[in-house]
Amino acid sequence: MEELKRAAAEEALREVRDGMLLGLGTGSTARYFIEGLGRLVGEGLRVTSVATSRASADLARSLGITLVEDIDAPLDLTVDGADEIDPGLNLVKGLGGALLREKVVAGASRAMIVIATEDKLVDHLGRGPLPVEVLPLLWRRTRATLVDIGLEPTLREADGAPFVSDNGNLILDCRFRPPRDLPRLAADLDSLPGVMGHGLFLGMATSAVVAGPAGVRRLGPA
Ligand code: A5P
Repeated sequence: MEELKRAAAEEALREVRDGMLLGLGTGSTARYFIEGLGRLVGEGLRVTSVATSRASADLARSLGITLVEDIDAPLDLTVDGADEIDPGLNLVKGLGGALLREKVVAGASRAMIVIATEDKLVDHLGRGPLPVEVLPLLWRRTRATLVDIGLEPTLREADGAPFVSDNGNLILDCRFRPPRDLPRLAADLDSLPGVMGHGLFLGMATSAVVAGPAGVRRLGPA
């Protein structure tokens, strides 16, 4: 499995060009991309990057990759993992807890390549939970509104305590029954004041690199 993740990451690295402004994803697959980028930077590649989590920022910094947090130009390319990928390249993201920053960075990018193993491919999003990041203030009321729109939320925990995101928020992992009207669900979530972000990435990925035992495949435009 680790070799497949690395293979997907290495394929995406072929898209990186000197001088690019890059978005760095989060998770075990994105980690291979960052490590590979560090290797290329060591060989002389010049890029500037925006990280989607503290963990990815720490890794990138340790590898000598230049990081920025405040820029006024679109990013050329973001490379990130995903938890689910449907045939239209819509995604569920956020099992790593970085969904809010991941969406901001992907949304600021001209292109987003998803890197994943082929077990992430689904016919309909919703095989697993949809992570929803909520403000801690009155989070139980926000949870109730999520139930009202047909979700089954569970508070994410880590080491027996509520999981806290890099942004100081809580995560509710929400089950729902597919197939579902995803644009409508995304719009409903976007309209809730206590919801800071959610892991539905609709129409954001421009291509995917998917690795399986038979090899690495590209989905979407080359
Ligand atoms: C992080 O918040 C997530 O969106 C990850 O990109 C996603 O969970 C995929 O992670 P893996 O590459 O570890 O499966």
